Amino acid sequence: MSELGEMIELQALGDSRGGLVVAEAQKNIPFEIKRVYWIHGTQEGVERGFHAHKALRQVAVAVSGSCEMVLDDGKNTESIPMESSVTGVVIEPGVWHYMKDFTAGCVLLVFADDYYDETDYIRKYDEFKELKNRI
Ligand code: T46
Repeated sequence: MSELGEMIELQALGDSRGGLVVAEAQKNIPFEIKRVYWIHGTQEGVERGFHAHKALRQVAVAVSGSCEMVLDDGKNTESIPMESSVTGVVIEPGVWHYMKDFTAGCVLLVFADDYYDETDYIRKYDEFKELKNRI
């Protein structure tokens, strides 16, 4: 259960040969997917993210290993364990987020509803808080 980021169950189709997980746009991923990227090889103790998006919607899934996703809507903070390759978390626009406690070999796969655009990032926490206080 998460208040700040909806948890999404992907379709698990494993059999005796191993696992197979399916993510489909507008089915278990709640938008049209325009971009997919993955974060891998994160060194021990490294934290990354530390921004909010103005409009981008994303779903993140730890397809291998685990990490912790911290979400902050300006009022509440929540830490979500990312440890299942079948469960994703929706990162909504306007939610400050960062990732920590990456295990060696963790691969965090992210589906995004738009192309990369640096102007969509709010990378300063002060700016984020100021924006939240205005709405
Ligand atoms: C997010 C979290 C979960 C690109 O040129 N294209 C891309 O599609 C992406 C994702 C990044 N970049 C560039 C921007 C930076 O110069 O790659 C560099 C590293 O990106 P960043 O420092 O933003 O990486 P993270 O891990 O802090 O954040 C990433 C995503 O950027 C972000 O949207 O929500 O993962």
